[in-house]
Amino acid sequence: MERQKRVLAVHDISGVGRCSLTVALPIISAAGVECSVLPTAVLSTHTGGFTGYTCRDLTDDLLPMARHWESLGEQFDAIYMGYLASFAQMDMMREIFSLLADKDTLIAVDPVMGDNGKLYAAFDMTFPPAMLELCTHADLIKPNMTEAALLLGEEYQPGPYTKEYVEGLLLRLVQKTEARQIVLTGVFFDEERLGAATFDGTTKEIAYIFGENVPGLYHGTGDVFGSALVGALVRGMPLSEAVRAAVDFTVAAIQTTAKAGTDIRYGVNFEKNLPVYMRALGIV
Ligand code: PXL
Repeated sequence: MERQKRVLAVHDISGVGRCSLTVALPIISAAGVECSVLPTAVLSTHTGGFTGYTCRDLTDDLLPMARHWESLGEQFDAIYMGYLASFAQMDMMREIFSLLADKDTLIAVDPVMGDNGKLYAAFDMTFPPAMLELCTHADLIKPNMTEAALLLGEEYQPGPYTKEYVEGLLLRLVQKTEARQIVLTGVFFDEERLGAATFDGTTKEIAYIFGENVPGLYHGTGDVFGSALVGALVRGMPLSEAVRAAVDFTVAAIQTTAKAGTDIRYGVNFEKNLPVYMRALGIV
């Protein structure tokens, strides 16, 4: 019997509006992988589209929690970092990686900062350079097109994109972060198809994985995709297959939500599509 794999997910909990930990927990669990959590904050809703949200910042709890786990000798196959709630948490994450990651731990950093050309409401322009520094400690980074531009200090381009532009971004990200694997999301060359471009440092290959481009900006899709990606990678799937599983699952969840006409702020119906993901992983 193989040892069950285990991920530490470091994100906020937004009580309403599926994203971050309310998405990472069920999806990583569906991958058959144990999901431990280090919550960065507790919010009433996410910050994209709701007003008047509450936010309990847990910055002061992060290091004590991580040190407790280190004292217990806890080990993780991956640390999957998403939404951080304060500038100070970026510094702390470096220390948390060194406390809790060993040579076999995949450090996956989603540099959650913005979407659709805009920085999220809770952040300012001091975030991107600090996030870039944090990315230099990651094995895998997963920016969207907005976050890639922010990390590189470049102007956001709305797309459609050209291969030259996308490959230039990937190569500049490799140079500046030295991440072994880069998964760039929100890539499209035409209005029909949307997906991810990947750079795999072991083969030095760039690949494109697309699905149907459903119109509309659905919240939390980056976290659905990222959770599915990390779940698949930790199970040992090669990068391109893991990205394929994550794209197909995310597109299916968006299609279900679009068909139902749900308010886009509430995230996507990934629940109905968990069997799609589990089939891609060979679990069912
Ligand atoms: O899905 C990204 C995300 C996570 N957590 C919070 C957010 C957002 C995006 O807006 O506001 C609190």
